Amino acid sequence: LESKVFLALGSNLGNKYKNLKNAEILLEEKGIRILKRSKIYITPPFGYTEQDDFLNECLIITTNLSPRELLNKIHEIEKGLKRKRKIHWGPRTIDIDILFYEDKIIDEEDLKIPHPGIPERDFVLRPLMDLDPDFIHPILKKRIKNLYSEIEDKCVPYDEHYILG
Ligand code: PH2
Ligand code: MG
Ligand code: MG
Repeated sequence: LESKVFLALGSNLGNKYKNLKNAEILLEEKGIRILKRSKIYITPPFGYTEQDDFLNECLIITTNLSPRELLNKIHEIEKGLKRKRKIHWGPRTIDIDILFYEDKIIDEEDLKIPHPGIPERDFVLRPLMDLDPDFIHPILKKRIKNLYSEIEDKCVPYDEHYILG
């Protein structure tokens, strides 16, 4: 049985748009089906602010992989796109985070689902508004649209038409 999963993708190094697109291609090559894509947003860096703006998007995917298997595949894709882990929260060619996995709650050292950063991150909540504003956060028991209404949104939609062709 396929599970519905929300992913967050972000890039702020190199060709950010291409990095997102290549990550999508690699996900599909590994048998992960993309059901729905949010818009892409230009977002100011959160946390460690001495770095370039990000491009962020979220995806709804379906998969037979367990959360742990999915995390392993994500790590392979991040390695394939030459991500180097240097500064914590620092610049990266690609970051892929599991936000929600159905309504599962997982609290392990290296795998926390729902992703703990969701309620404070405009660059996640804004794209989630494109995908499913009524989705209920399984721990907070609040809808995406309610979480979104509680934060300041600095995301700027990225017009993909300028870079096509
Ligand atoms: N990811 C981080 C830290 N800061 N800021 C933005 N705007 N977008 C991100 O994806 C992001 C961040 C850690 O993963
Ligand atoms: Mg992240
Ligand atoms: Mg990550």
